[in-house]
Amino acid sequence: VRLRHDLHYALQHEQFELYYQPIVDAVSGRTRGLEALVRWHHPERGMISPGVFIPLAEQTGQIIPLGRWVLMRACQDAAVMQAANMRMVPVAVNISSLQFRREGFIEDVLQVLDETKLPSEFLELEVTESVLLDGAEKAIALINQLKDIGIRVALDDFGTGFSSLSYLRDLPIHKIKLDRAFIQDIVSDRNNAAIVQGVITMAHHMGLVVVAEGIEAPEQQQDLVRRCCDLLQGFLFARPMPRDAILSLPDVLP
Ligand code: G
Ligand code: G
Ligand code: MN
Ligand code: NA
Repeated sequence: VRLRHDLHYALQHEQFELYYQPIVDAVSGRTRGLEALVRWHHPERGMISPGVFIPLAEQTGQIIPLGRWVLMRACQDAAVMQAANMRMVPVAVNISSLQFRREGFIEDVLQVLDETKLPSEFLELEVTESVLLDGAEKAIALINQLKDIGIRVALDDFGTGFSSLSYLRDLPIHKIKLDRAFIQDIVSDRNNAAIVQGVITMAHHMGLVVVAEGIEAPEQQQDLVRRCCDLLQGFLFARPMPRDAILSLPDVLP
């Protein structure tokens, strides 16, 4: 109850911050994208994980203003990166299903792009399978609208939800992000390895890009390179960090 109230206050008092985690080319390790991850600096409790407050914000409906703030800040930061002559890569923003399916979402996105003057190719959106909860048609239409604007959509946490292959067939997405639950034991667990290989092969046949999340060890990278995974994300390469730390990464300097 307390946190709920604090969340409302936090939005008005700039207690949120966006961190960015590099997404890298599997073979070269070169940065190819950034994922924006929200952080809450609570005045008394310190840093609170989005794993805790995002579900709460979804329950209270505060995910709508919070989600809008995240989208705006990510595009502002991306525009700053572009102005700083950084080697530009797309910034991926996590979109809650509630926010995604809400009336006016596309208009919000267009307004943020217009206000920040960020070219749409530098914004990506990450959604989960729960965007399909009240029917695939609406999700398909929304993703197609985003595609028309020039914004690519990734299917996040792939394999952990109520994954149905027919959804994968019908959704006009650009990439899938393999959840780190499959990556953790990829070197030692043959079943995990088989699932990962199957998903990568299938996705490539569908023209999709595959990202593996939660890479912590060089052995995992080697394994995924061998399986032709395109992109990797994880502590092995970089932790999420503030915008200005991204700007001084040697890999993205002009
Ligand atoms: O950064 P971290 O690993 O603690 O994130 C935990 C969870 O919170 C992840 O599932 C991530 O997708 C989610 N998350 C992080 N930032 C955002 C955000 O800005 N919006 C939404 N909807 N989810 C986010
Ligand atoms: O659900 P989503 O994929 O958006 O969540 C991304 C979350 O994964 C972020 O909160 C980020 O902090 C976390 N993360 C990123 N890389 C690693 C990693 O190598 N290991 C672990 N355990 N978590 C990671
Ligand atoms: Mn994500
Ligand atoms: Na994920």
